[in-house]
Amino acid sequence: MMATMDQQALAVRPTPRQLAWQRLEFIAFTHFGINTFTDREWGDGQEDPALFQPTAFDADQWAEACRDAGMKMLILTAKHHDGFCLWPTKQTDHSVRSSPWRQGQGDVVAEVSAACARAGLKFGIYCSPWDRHEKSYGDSPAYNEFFRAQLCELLNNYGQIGEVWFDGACAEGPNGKRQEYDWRSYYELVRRLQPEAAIAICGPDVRWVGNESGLAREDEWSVVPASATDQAEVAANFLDFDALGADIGSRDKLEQAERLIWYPAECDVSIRPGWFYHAAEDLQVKSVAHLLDIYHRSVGRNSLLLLNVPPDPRGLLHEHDVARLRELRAALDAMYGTDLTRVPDNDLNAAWDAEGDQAVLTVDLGGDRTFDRLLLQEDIEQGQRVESFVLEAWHGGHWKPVVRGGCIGYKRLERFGRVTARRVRLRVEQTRGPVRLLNLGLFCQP
Ligand code: FUL
Repeated sequence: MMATMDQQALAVRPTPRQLAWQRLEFIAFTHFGINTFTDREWGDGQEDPALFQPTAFDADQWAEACRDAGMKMLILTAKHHDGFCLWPTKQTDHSVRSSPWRQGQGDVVAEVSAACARAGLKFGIYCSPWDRHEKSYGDSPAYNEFFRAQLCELLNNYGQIGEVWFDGACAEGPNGKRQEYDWRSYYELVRRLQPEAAIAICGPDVRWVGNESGLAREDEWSVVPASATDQAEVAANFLDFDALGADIGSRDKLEQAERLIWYPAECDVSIRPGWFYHAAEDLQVKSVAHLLDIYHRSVGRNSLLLLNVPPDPRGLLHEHDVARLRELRAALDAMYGTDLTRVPDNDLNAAWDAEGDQAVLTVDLGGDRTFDRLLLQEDIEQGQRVESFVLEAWHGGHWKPVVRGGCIGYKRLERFGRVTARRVRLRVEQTRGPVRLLNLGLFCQP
């Protein structure tokens, strides 16, 4: 029985699209739109487009700040729930075309996409299906067509799209009827026009981690149960997916499952209390310590960190946010700049194998070294295997446990009190198959 579960779990692998997405590790969200000018989080769709008037819009400033922070993609809110479009869509007048910004000739999506390309960032889009402005909303077939036409514009005209972020918010339209989104047709469109784009949250490639605090579970599995029969079906049933469950991928969960899929988690969080910019929150930009904690509990827990940095009404990232991003990068570089295991004859960057369920890897650090951070990476092209491990240090003639952990996946980071030792070993206590590690690193924060 156990063996069957292990074999099934081992057979589940990421698609090339999911693999490329996972390797981005740390990406940016930019909530920008009419709410930036009304000081709100959710617009009602009645806003005058004339309010949209950034005074010093500079997408290069956004992209460069994100690149310098080590982020690899930027996702822009091309349309939020209020329905105001940041590109000159042909489907409605409720867009930058009706604003005084650049005499109605501006296109935020085009400028951000170009700035991302210049900065070497991938570009992603958030296009809210919930649209509180559009009259056809609630007339399900008509609105689905409207929404697909908007998606077509975004997917056809702005270069390569790395991620399409679908929020699930849904309501009644002016006709008093609840809009039924035709998810399957949206996915078909994305696949056809941007085959490499990961479809996230309400989508088949990437799941929501289940909170907006940027925190993954202690053990965040990418192999999870699915009840439906194909990937598109699973996605169409994403509302049934237990995104909020405390445990969604343990051995117990998998043993009850009919079918397993690769469905990795993304952690979204804002650098400020709100998703949109509010001057009143200028002094509430998260501290470096808080952001580091989030980083360890997202990137360091087999997830992607999607950190929102909202541009202000000038059309710039605020100085405080830019400074904080820079400080975060400096702190991460200082912490993870020097891998103490990178000594001659110990090149652990190369994949290594260990057989059995008590795989042990012993590392000689070449001399006494002090460390307080452990980095582990599995070769997830081979699936996710390790269920629990312990790091031990040779001390006073014994192996003493330093830190224990559960699953690893793409990346696991562990923080612990400083330890000084010359020899350490990683003991994998439980695994679903032969261990395939890509990386083991030891670090010391300054
Ligand atoms: C939510 C939205 O309602 C928020 O305004 C924000 O865009 C967040 C990322 O997703 O569901």
